[in-house]
Amino acid sequence: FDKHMQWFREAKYGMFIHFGLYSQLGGDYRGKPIEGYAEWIQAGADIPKEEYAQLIHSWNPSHFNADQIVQLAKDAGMKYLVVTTKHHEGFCLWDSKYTDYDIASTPMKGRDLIQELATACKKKGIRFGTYYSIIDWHHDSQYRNSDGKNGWDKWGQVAMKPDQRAVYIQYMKNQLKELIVKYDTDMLWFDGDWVNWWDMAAGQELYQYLRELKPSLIINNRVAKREQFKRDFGTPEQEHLSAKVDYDWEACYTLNNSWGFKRSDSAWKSPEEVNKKLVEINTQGGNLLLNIGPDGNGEVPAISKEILLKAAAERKGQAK
Ligand code: FUL
Repeated sequence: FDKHMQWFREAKYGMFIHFGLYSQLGGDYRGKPIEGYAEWIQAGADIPKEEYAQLIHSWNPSHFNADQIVQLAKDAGMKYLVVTTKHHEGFCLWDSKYTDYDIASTPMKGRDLIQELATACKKKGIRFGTYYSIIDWHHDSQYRNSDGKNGWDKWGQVAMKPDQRAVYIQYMKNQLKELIVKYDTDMLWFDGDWVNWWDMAAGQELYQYLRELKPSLIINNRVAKREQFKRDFGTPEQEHLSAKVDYDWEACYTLNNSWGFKRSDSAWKSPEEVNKKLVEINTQGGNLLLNIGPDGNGEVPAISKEILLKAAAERKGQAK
């Protein structure tokens, strides 16, 4: 009955890509490295929404090369790819009919990175997945809690204007439909389910909506409340299960500490560490989704490429 999970079970290894306006900052704000994930810098450096939104005017990652990235995934032995189409910052990497806070308002106008990746994946036989954040720091429906400093939790608990909730859910549905209809995404990878205005009922309803739009779509458990909702697969983050379980799962890890490109983060995993994780995860029936963060020019850091390719070469060597 869950035939749609077949390719995922066989895939074992995929590439995660975190890319957005934040990639331009590389984890620095006003010349200083900011603690925490680079894709969280709007929260971490407490940047006002209007100021942050100005980044769309200088965002120009003209070196972004979908073919090369997908080829890298292939050469690394990966079978699928999941890209952040909209992270918590709310910026959309595709030309969306439903917002101007998207690639069409940047100097990259005319290009659509989600289209480019989707096309490259089709061409090279890599399954195409799309990450979509439920939290949206830019959308009018959501606002910062006003009780003092906005550390990660405060931002993570970004509040919802009650009368805007239905409006925002419709916005999500419209955009998700675009991802399905325009780019034929194979997988929807949600995130941000922890906010208190998002509940199981809303998640289940969204799941049904998407499943009807595309019956073969694979959807992660963060579409609802991840702890209770195991379908279609569980998503342990920067950790993995050490025993077999009765549901599908995928552990996501990043190559250093940050998901988005962070200049000051040099805690790179070695190719040996990558392979150790891959084996441990696959042995227990899970997939590994391993992340790269292209820089502000759209370039994959050379060291990331090196680690992925060396890991693949080592596995090949061992197999002989
Ligand atoms: C988390 C997010 O908050 C991080 O920024 C990252 O996207 C990770 C994969 O999921 O929940």
